[in-house]
Amino acid sequence: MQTFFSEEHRKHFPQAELSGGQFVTPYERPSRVEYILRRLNERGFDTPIAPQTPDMTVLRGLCDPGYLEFLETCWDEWVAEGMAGEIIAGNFPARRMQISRPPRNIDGKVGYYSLASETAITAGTWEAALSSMASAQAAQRAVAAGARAAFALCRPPGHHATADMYGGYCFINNAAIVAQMFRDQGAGRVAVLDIDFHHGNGTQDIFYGRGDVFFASLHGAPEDAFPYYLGYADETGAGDGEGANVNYPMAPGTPYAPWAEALEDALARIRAYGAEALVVSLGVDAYKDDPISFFKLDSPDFMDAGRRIAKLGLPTVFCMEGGYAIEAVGINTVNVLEGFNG
Ligand code: SP5
Ligand code: ZN
Repeated sequence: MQTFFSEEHRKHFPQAELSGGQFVTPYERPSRVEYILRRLNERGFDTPIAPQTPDMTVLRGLCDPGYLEFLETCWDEWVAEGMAGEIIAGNFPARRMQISRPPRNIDGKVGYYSLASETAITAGTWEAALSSMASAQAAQRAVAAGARAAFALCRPPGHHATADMYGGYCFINNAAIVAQMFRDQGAGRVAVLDIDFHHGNGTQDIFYGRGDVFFASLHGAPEDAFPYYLGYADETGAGDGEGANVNYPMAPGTPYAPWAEALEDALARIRAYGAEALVVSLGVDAYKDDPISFFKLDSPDFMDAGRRIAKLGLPTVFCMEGGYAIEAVGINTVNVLEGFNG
């Protein structure tokens, strides 16, 4: 399986994440990919290929124009306004406030276009996010050209990003971009399977009203886990998308057996749906020692999960999402891929 990866991810490295009332070094940090790259190499995977320049057409088709303009210009506006630090959201349009009127003021715009305050933006964030999307696009093209599967080593990750909001360490929804590309190239039905510990709220939101992209997510229950306000089991899709969304919220301490049962159910649903291509939002933060998550999967479980996913027999693009137990992130990620390869 070929890996696609861009060194440009380094341009996104905020110094600060607001966590528990303190500024800490972000959990989502550049060194995460070093561990994954090292493990890929150790296990005999081909040298990663750097992607071509990003294709902006799919992105523009999927996202709010104001949001993309914001991502491109926010750093310069922030600096011009005299702000001394990194961009951190501090205000949000909450219940019964105006959600369709982006303010002019940069501090107002930051909150308008974000869904959480833990994710800081710096000078290189936009370029890094585009390079991450470019890796996903290159992986999609490889699979469209006939590869059984490809791995997009995306950083920053994408599944929390909606068409008009960043947050949860995500700016551009890479998995959604890949799903849309499969559709644009003629696949009638596409599925996104999200096994990151956190609910893929962005992907769900983007496809919620559509019947042509099925979304399934296994995650920490919203009562207990970020992103808190989406991911319940009764969110089944709307309009044309009714029945094309399935959530498997699970409680703190969930071990592999019930998680694997949810995975099997999700895979059966995807099979019954008749997907012609599969996108996997590959987070490995369901790992027992993940510092910000609460499932209890062990490293060999990730290999078993990969084996099960392979049984669908679909052309598959893996997009890297979360995973913050730094010394195990390489093993766990590559275990999924090796399990899939069989
Ligand atoms: C892609 C992805 O996995 N995003 C996750 C975003 C999680 N954001 C909330 C982080 C909360 C961290 N709380 C730290 C508590 C440490 N004890
Ligand atoms: Zn996650």
